[in-house]
Amino acid sequence: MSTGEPSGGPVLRLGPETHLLVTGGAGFIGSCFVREVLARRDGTRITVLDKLTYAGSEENLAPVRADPEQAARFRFVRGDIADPEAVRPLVAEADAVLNFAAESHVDRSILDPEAFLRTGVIGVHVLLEACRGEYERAAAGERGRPPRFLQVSTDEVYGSIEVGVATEETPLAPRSPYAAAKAAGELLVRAYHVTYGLDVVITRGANTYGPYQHPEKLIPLFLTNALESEPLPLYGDGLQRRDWLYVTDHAGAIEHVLRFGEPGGIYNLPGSGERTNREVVAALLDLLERPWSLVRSVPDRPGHDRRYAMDGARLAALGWRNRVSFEEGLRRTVDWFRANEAWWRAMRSGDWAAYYERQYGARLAAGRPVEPPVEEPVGPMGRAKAAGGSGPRGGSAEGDVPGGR
Ligand code: NAD
Ligand code: TDX
Repeated sequence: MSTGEPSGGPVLRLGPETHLLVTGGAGFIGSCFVREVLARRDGTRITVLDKLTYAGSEENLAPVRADPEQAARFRFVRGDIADPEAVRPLVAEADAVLNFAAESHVDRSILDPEAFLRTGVIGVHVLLEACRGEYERAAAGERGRPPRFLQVSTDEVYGSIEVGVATEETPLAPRSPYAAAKAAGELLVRAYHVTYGLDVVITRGANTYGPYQHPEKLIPLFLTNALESEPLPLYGDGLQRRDWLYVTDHAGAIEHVLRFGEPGGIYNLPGSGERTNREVVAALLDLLERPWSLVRSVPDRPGHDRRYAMDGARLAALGWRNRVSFEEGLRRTVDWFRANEAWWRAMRSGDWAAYYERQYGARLAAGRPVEPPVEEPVGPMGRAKAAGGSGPRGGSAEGDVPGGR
């Protein structure tokens, strides 16, 4: 997946000698990482540890199980990263631990924060303690090199970036319980590097989208609701800005940092250009050929971050380039959801109806129609044409992948 290799060579080599522990590997981004690495057939072995919360599904790993060569290098363990008994033996076998496990939805963190802290803080602590134990075993000659630890973090730790871009040195200012838990988790990771000398790397990924994303998040929620001709609940004025990162680019950048990242290094993983939520929804409706009249302006998310934007120079210097433009990624996402209705219907079962009512019942009752975006000409069905990003960075436009090939 890497597109350029720094001259110093990898810190960690993948291949037949390498065993990765991927926590949260049954979720959206973690399962993409597992599918991509195993599909390369370089001999790398992967164990997934996943609690299978409402957000995780073994279905996300079905392509691996369906392929005997990949299945032979793969193991699934159901368990909680906050459970030391489950974690220790798995970390003992691993050459690297990649922690994707988290409660990941901001709205749910506003309704019920506790699980976010248990997984995002205690869970990270348990993983780090298990790694620390492996350093002691290595020092005692009981194993070879101890595991590298990669923490999957997020742009949300910077809080809302009203102008400019956040570099890795920008102070953390998380504003939701989700973001606060993610910031706490990565601060623990950094502390274990400084205090105990653990080899750690941290990635801060931008808003990610693509196949297998839980339909609670903006793009899959609006996509599946539009397919059902249900209203699309746009928070507030819909002019919040996000920098969208296609899931294979997020997984690829994580792998690149795992292999080449400097010990103790923190890396922003930006997307392919920022867009307002209204622009994203317009582009989606265009692809789906559904009318803008489905969109409802509903009461805003409390503490809603207005904008996320990160500088990607450090990752670029490490040799990584994103490959998928927003237009291409959105098209692939729409095609995948159209072709995998059984998957998203299964994700919209269980507690979905109760969650949906709690999150959107009163909001939709108070919802109003929204004028289509004025930035772009209005299309034949009264929809706005798909709009390119043109944010404070002055970024343009269709197919804009910074530094892309
Ligand atoms: P997701 O909710 O789809 O998947 C999370 C996975 O973690 C699920 O399979 C779940 O069962 C598992 N899990 C949750 N708690 C666990 C626990 N205590 N023990 C073991 N497994 C547990 O999330 P995602 O969107 O794939 O995000 C993955 C990671 O990337 C998270 O750490 C998230 O904070 C981060 N991230 C996400 C985005 C995004 O836009 N989705 C952007 C940047 C960073
Ligand atoms: O119903 C909605 N209506 C709406 O207007 C939903 C679910 C979202 N939105 C808005 C809120 C945000 O401005 O869309 C934008 C994107 O929302 P989410 O998909 O919930 O993502 P966000 O809150 O930006 O967080 C995401 O990116 C960073 C992931 O969920 C996090 O896990 C990641 O760390």
